[in-house]
Amino acid sequence: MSAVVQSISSAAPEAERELTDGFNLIIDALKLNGLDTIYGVPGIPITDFGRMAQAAGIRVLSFRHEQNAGYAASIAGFLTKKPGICLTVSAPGFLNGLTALAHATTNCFPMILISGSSEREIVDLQQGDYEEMDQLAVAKPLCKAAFRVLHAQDIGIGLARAIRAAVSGRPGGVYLDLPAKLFGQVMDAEEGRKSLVKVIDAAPAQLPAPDSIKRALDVLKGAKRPLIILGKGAAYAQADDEIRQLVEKSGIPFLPMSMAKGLLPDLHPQCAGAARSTVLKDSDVVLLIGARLNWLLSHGKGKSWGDQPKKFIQIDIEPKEMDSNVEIVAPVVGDIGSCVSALLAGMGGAWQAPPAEWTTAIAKKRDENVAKMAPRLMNNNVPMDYHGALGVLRTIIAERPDAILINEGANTLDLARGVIDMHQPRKRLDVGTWGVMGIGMGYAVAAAVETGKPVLAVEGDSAFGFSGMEVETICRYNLPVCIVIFNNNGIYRGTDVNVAGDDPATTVFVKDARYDRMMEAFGGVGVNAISPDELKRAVNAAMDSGKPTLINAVIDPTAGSESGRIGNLNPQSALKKK
Ligand code: ADP
Ligand code: TPW
Ligand code: MG
Repeated sequence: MSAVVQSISSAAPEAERELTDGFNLIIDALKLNGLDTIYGVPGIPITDFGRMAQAAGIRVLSFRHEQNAGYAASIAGFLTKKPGICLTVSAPGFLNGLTALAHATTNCFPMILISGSSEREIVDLQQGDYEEMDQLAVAKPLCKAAFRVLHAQDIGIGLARAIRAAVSGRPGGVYLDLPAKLFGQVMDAEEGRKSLVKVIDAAPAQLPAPDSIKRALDVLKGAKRPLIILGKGAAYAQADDEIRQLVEKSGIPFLPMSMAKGLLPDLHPQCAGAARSTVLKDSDVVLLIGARLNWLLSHGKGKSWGDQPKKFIQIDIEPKEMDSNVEIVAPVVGDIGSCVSALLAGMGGAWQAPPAEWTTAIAKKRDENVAKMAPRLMNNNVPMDYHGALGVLRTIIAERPDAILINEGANTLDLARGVIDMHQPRKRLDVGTWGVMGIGMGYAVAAAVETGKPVLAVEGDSAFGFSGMEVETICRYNLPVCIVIFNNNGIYRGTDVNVAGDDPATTVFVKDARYDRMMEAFGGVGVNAISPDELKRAVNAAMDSGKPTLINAVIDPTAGSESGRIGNLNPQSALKKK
């Protein structure tokens, strides 16, 4: 990708010198490191860069808003263990992408946000350049690392640093600032080639200390009611076989966190997903694998953990995670693949299964809960309630276990998580650590692009609205994405009223909106489904055809509850008028 130009010399005959520039060096550096997909929005100063990258064989997917491109890059990182690349213009475009970069960092997904930026000389004197902003300073507190490249000869090193920072240790988001002037900087092509860096072993194995393995096994051996909790770090690690062996060899019941569902199948005999409250309360030793004791696990203490004394063993690559909320009696620091393998080796041939009393109590609780739920999932009510609609989707995922399920909303999220069993690793992608709305369409695009598998996005009507314009992107790239909108006319419920005036209540939307018609506007398939049977037919047709489809699933507006399962986190006014 370098141009041959004639160098001008008055003394010698015209000598030919091969040149390259910033544009080409960035492209070459990305390709050299296997970064073959970019999610972004074009504009000054990166429009030509996007064109040239596309011409050079990089897949460049243009979005309608940078936040969605950023979410796409973040989940690409989770799915592939390579940093997902998001490309934006300066100031406003950069800021739009920044939410996703912070999200990637919070969720421990590797991602690089590459933004073009304005003239340093003008920005630093605050003289009012086009899209002026000190982007590096703004990005720094919100990501794992932030770098700026000023000279073409530093592009190779700059990208290498960004890749290593994103994927090594605890993965996260990295910002890479590329000022407009850099793109056009010319240098000798041979020198340029030499300046590129192919990153060797970007995320080196981190072996646990042998003592830490022995300590963990000693604690585990003494357990009467042990539990394994699998988090999305375990899903990310792609140590699926080792984790399965550990669970099965130990005989210990396991509880998957949301995005770890399917790492071992939810229908595995040791899965305690449907007995969650029982195992949290009654366990005596808990082995955390790639899961933090944050709000999603009630910080490892309090009511949901019961009164039984607990001992925690934690496997994590980040040493500072240990003791972050409660005491960890056996910290195991290292990468999950190495740690789990070391535990397996240390367990030897004969490992005592947990007491049958414990495992049968869990199985009983689980079977009771499953049986209680079963009839609700088979209802054919019109308008649909959540369970009737989800019962259908659960069967569809069981029949198509390699499809990727994307899920956001409040009731739509919490109920789908509980109802839809997952059967394979990394097939459930959702709102993650922040419980953020807006990941839907960005995730859908990246999931389809990165895996080539069909995607089913189950979206609350509010949740969908945060990224809804990307249905055009899905149609434009003709991606095998089926979006089901659980349309209950609003946030949580569609029935709220404003007692003080004519404006609608803050949580309701236009009644009986037809989201399916948005899809038709861009040539996709739109369906309005009012019964579980209609929903089933429409989703199956979409999954069979692979055509971009949006199904407006009409849900009873009274069916949901405030904030879904986490209403307890809402602050309440003691003075509220009744
Ligand atoms: P969940 O939300 O599913 O409970 P979290 O995002 O809270 O999961 O936790 C993921 C944890 O996994 C993080 O603490 C992160 O440091 C850790 N992690 C990510 N990748 C690896 C890896 N390859 N090896 C070890 N730990 C990892
Ligand atoms: C970026 C707050 C949490 S859940 C939700 C909002 C606005 C929408 C719930 O309604 P939905 O689902 O999607 O229709 P359902 O089935 O209960 O009706 N802004 C951001 N993130 C969050 N989490 C919010 C706001 C929120
Ligand atoms: Mg809703």
